[in-house]
Amino acid sequence: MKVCIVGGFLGSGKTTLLMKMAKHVKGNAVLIINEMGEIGVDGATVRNEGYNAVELFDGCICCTLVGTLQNTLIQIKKDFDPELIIIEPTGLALPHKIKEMVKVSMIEPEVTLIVGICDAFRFRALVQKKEDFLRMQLSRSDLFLLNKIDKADDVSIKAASAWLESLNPGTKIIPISGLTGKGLEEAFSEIGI
Ligand SMILES: Nc1nc2c(ncn2[C@@H]2O[C@H](COP(=O)(O)OP(=O)(O)OP(=O)(O)O)[C@@H](O)[C@H]2O)c(=O)[nH]1
Ligand SMILES: [Mg+2]
Repeated sequence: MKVCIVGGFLGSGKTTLLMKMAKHVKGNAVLIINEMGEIGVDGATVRNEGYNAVELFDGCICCTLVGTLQNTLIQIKKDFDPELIIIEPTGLALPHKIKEMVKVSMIEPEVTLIVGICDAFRFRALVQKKEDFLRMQLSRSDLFLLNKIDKADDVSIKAASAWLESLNPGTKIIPISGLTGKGLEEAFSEIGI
């Protein structure tokens, strides 16, 4: 079993991508979605598409809901034993904290990886306001996906790509569009699904 943590800022395209991932593994995935508000918008969207999804509310799985996440992982393994568990933390979570927790959990996945999504379309605006946070959130990613290339201009894509390279030199950066599917084949092959 593989655990994939899809990290990235609010609105960067996490839910859109994880549905494509679930489709790619032909439904043999369970999604864990941590939502900020009380209304489970993402969870409902995902379930409407026919995928297995567990939603966790009222806290953040990288801090206050650590115990809940551990229990959820154990339950999913017991009930479904899926090929892939995909975790969508909130856009304000730190994915590396979740990775550490998954690694010491009882489910013992063969691989746990962080896929860091960067929104190429909103890159300049976001990095101006939130650079320190974004750096903290993305710097320990195992793979970068530079998303929304269908909408972003070349200057933005180049700037975002250079910024990601400086965060974690040598880490692969794959330009994608979660919406149109561009680049996803390469991304999935890199993730190993
Ligand atoms: N143009 C374009 N829009 C995208 C792409 N991926 C996602 N979006 C849009 O961006 C918005 C946010 O996408 P989500 O997948 O909900 O992003 P998220 O990271 O899950 O958002 P939160 O869970 O609210 O943090 C939606 O309107 C998507 O349709 C993409 O590749 N291209
Ligand atoms: Mg989402």
